[in-house]
Amino acid sequence: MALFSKIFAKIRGGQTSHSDWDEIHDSLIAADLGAKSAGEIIEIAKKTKSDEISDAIITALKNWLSTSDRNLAFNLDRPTTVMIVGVNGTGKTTSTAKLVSHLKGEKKSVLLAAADTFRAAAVEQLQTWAQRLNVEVVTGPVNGDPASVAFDAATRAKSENINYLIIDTAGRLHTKSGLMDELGKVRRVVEKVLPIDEVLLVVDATTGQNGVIQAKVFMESVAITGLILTKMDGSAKGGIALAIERETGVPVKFIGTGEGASDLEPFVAERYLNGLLA
Ligand SMILES: Nc1nc2c(ncn2[C@@H]2O[C@H](COP(=O)(O)OP(=O)(O)OP(=O)(O)O)[C@@H](O)[C@H]2O)c(=O)[nH]1
Ligand SMILES: [Mg+2]
Repeated sequence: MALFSKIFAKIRGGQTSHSDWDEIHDSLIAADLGAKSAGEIIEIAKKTKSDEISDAIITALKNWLSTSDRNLAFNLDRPTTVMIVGVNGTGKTTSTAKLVSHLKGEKKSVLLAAADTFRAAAVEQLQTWAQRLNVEVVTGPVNGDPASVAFDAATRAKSENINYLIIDTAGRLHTKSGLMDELGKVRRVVEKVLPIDEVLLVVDATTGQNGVIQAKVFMESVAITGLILTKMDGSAKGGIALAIERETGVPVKFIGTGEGASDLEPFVAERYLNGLLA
């Protein structure tokens, strides 16, 4: 990404002209930092002595990142429950598979719930991953009640004392209130058996600022505990992580960097900032 290194170089080059500032502003917008943060960075840069600009900007960036815990929840005494939510096609099912791979690497047992009952293909996609990763998946009838699949899975996870239950849900437009309410129902029904520990919102990093809007709307319907930012291997500029965290305070917990089960990395704030600044 190295977004800021170019900017620092430009500023250090001496007189920063009007068009230089415009160019810097445009590159911040193009990196998906968002208009508000881009404007503020320019303000900071303009009012700070040139040899202190990089420190001032780094301080601002650090302050905008979420201070919440980025580790995935884990309970020693009962199954840890994770709901995967998001708009259509962001990478929920793939991220579910990636989480399985990550958790199996930590020697944790995992059970899956195929709570996307809208399409037979969605259940099959999860089953294919489950076979490949050697975990069980609880399914229900196509067009059945997703909450009932999640409930059955939670009951089983509890009785078999599985470490993690991951519930893959159907993609839904954040603008459809009926579908958003359904997520609340899945949550309430599971909570008759087990508390929900994590609700991870999967955001496609290539959708830019729309990701911020998605995060805000999902937050209103279900209490989001973290984000998975997918497709960071593509053309995504990465500023979106900062934009979402600043606007919502919700921490990015993982980033997706490809289509394979191992293409998942924990989000490490220092590494991310170094990537922007390096
Ligand atoms: N390059 C890249 N592709 C990804 C990543 N994550 C998911 N994909 C791809 O994105 C497409 C959609 O992924 P799914 O996991 O099916 O998305 P979903 O959110 O479950 O989709 P719906 O259930 O239909 O809403 C697939 O082609 C995935 O391989 C990623 O991190 N990088
Ligand atoms: Mg899916």
